[in-house]
Amino acid sequence: MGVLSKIAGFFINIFVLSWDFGLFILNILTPSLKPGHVVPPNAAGHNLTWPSYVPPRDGDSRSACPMLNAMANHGILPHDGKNITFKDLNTAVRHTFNFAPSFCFFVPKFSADFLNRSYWSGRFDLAELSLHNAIEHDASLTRQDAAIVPDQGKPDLELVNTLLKEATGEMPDGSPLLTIPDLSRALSKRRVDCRKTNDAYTENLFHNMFGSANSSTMLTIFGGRIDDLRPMLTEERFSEQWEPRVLSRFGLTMAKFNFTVLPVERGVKTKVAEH
Ligand code: HEM
Ligand SMILES: *[C@@H]1O[C@H](CO)[C@@H](O)[C@H](O)[C@H]1NC(C)=O
Ligand SMILES: *[C@@H]1O[C@H](CO)[C@@H](O)[C@H](O)[C@H]1NC(C)=O
Ligand SMILES: *[C@@H]1O[C@H](CO)[C@@H](O)[C@H](O)[C@H]1NC(C)=O
Ligand SMILES: *[C@@H]1O[C@H](CO)[C@@H](O)[C@H](O)[C@H]1NC(C)=O
Ligand SMILES: CC(=O)N[C@H]1CO[C@H](CO)[C@@H](O)[C@@H]1O
Repeated sequence: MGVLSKIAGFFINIFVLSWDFGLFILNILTPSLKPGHVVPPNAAGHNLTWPSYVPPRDGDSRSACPMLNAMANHGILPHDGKNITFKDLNTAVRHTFNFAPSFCFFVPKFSADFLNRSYWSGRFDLAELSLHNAIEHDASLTRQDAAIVPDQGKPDLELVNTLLKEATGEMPDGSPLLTIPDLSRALSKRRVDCRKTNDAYTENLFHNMFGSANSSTMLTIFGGRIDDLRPMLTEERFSEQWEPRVLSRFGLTMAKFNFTVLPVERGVKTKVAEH
């Protein structure tokens, strides 16, 4: 069983990466979606109208991921955050955030694997995704380290405000914009701080890369727009009339995403070295 599932996993990865690369090429060859029309018909958020926001109640399950929590807060995932299928997570992330189907399969499959469940038939609660050092890691931008604050389901408002203040860019209309160097700087400060203050601190290349990847969605899917990131990170709520800023017809591929993640992570390395 172990060997068979390893072999299967290997072929699934090859398949997903080829599929992703195919979508990357198709995105280049096909016209982009029009602003205002990114979320497909019949999906929540179509025509820039999101289901209403209800803050989490006692007993609701929430994760270390602001964006997944926001989907539950708006009822796009079950509001109690419980008993969700990995397949539904795939579809919800694809419709809501315009990630490519390859990506939307890859991450829930990765999550099913670390929870020892079947992607095809398994279910999970949001809080289970916060398993330490699976995806959840130290030195996040919106959560204190798990050793310090075990409940990873709520944002730390002080950390969020510090992050939002890092923005040095500007939209043509003057509203603030988070840039690649801003994000690198914020991540490196967190890594330096956490290493000093958390005795249980761990970091490795894998989590650094994924930390940068997780955060880089703020630059791609959110286009760095602080006006949209503020409600998302403080209340885990979609701003009025929000839509994904990625207009590619087949969604944001892992291949394309890497072009944002790598410069962010390279920037962090230089900054950490300077400290
Ligand atoms: C597809 C399923 C997804 C899963 C299983 C997932 C899971 C997670 C987890 C466990 C974390 C915590 C990592 C940490 O310790 O910092 C996280 C963080 C994050 N995720 Fe997700 N996520 C998913 C989708 C998304 C999507 C679609 C977006 C954006 C549109 C997103 C944006 C983020 C951001 C910005 C963070 C960093 C928060 C921080 O640094 O505090 N995630 N995600
Ligand atoms: C889209 O939303 C606008 C108002 O936000 C509304 O006037 C319009 O009828 C909606 N269109 C469709 C097709 O639902
Ligand atoms: C989860 O949902 C399935 C299908 O709706 C249901 O059969 C099962 O009892 C639920 N489990 C829990 C713990 O609520
Ligand atoms: C999954 O199984 C592995 C190997 O049996 C075990 O080490 C790990 O703790 C399990 N993970 C979970 C979340 O149960
Ligand atoms: C993107 O980068 C990650 C981490 O370096 C790598 O594991 C993955 O294979 C890359 N994906 C693609 C589609 O290039
Ligand atoms: C949205 C995003 O980039 N999520 C990534 C967060 O980190 C995990 C692993 O640590 C990746 O599997 C996800 O792709």
